[in-house]
Amino acid sequence: MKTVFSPLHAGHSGNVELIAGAIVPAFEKPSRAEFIRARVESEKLGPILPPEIHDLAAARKVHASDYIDFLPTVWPLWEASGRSGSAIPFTWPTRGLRGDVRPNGIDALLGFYSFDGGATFVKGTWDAIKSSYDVALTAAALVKAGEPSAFALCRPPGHHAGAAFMGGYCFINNAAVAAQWFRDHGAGRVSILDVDYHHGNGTQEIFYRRGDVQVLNLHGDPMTEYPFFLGHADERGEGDGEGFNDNYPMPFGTGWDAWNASLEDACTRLSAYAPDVVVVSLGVDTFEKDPISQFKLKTGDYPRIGRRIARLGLPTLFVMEGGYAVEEIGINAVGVLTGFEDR
Ligand code: SS9
Ligand code: ZN
Repeated sequence: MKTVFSPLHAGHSGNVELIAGAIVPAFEKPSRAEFIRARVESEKLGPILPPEIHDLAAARKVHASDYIDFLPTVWPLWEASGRSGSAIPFTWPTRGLRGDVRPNGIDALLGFYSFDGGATFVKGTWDAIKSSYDVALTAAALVKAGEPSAFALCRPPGHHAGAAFMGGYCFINNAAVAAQWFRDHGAGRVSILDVDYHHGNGTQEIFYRRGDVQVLNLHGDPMTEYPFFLGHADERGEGDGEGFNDNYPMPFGTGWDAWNASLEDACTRLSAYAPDVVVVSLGVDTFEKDPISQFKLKTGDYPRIGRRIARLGLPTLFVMEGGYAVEEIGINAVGVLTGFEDR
C-alpha cells in the first residue's frame, strides 16, 4: 500500500491545550506522524510519496468558502495584533447569543469559526493544514487510479471539523474532502467509516442531509465523552440523508468484543449500501494506553480491524485521524494497514 506524507505537518508544533483545568502541551503533536511514518518504513508497507499541491476548490465543496478563506489569515492576524504563543479561541456564540453575525477581530473570529478551544494555531499551522489536505487528495487520486487502497498520513486530523467550524485539533475535514472528491470523480456512493475513539461530529454534520455519502461512526458515548453534543444512536440523518448516518456510541471500558460487534454491524450496513469506495477515518485512540481515551483495544486487535475492512472488498482510502499514545501509534495504525493487506 502506498502512503502519502508531507514533512510540513511538523510546523504545527508547540501548541498548548486546556484539559482538566491545566494548560498543557497539546497531545496532538508532530511526533505522532513521525512514529507512524517510521513504522510504515520499518514494516515495508510500501513507498512513501509526497503530496501533489492542490488549490482549495475541493475544500470549498464541503466547507463554507468564508471559513476556508479565514484559516490562512489566522496567524497573520494574530501576529498583527501583537500576540505570540498559540492562537486559541475562548468565546463561542452558544444558545442565547448571535451565531449569525460574523464579527470582526481575531478573538471574535476564532470563536465564530470553532466549537471548542482545541484547534490552535502557531506560525506553521496553516501550511500543515494545507499539506494534510494535499495528502488526502493525493492519496484519494491513487485509489481512483486503480490502487486497491492508499494511506493518507494526514496531520493535523480532520473529523471534528464541520462545514464552518474547527475544533478538537481539526481544521479541514480531510476525510470529508476525499469523500466529496470521489463523488466528483465518478463514484456514485461513498461510505465513510470512522473508527476513531471520538465521534466524528464534523463529518456527520457535513453529510447529514445527503444520501450519496453514508457516514458510520464508532465512538465513546457522547453522554460522557468528548465532543459531548453529538454522536447519539438516534441521529440517523435527515431529508435525503435519512438512514445514511449511523452512530455506535459505546461506554468507557469497551474492549474488543463489544467494539467488534459494533464494527460488524457497521460493516453489514456498509455492504448493504454498496458504495463504490470506502474512506476510513483511521484513529487509533481506541487503544488501552491512550492518554485521553477510555476504550481497551490492544495492539493485536488493530490488524483484525484491517482484515474486516478488507473483507468489504472495496477500494479503500485510509485517512489518519487521532491516536495519542505516541510510542504505539505507529504500531497500531500500521497494524490496521498490514491487517488489511493480510500480512
Ligand atoms: C480539550 C480536551 C478535549 C479533545 C480531543 C480531540 C481528539 C481528536 N482540550 N480533547 S481525535
Ligand atoms: Zn479521537
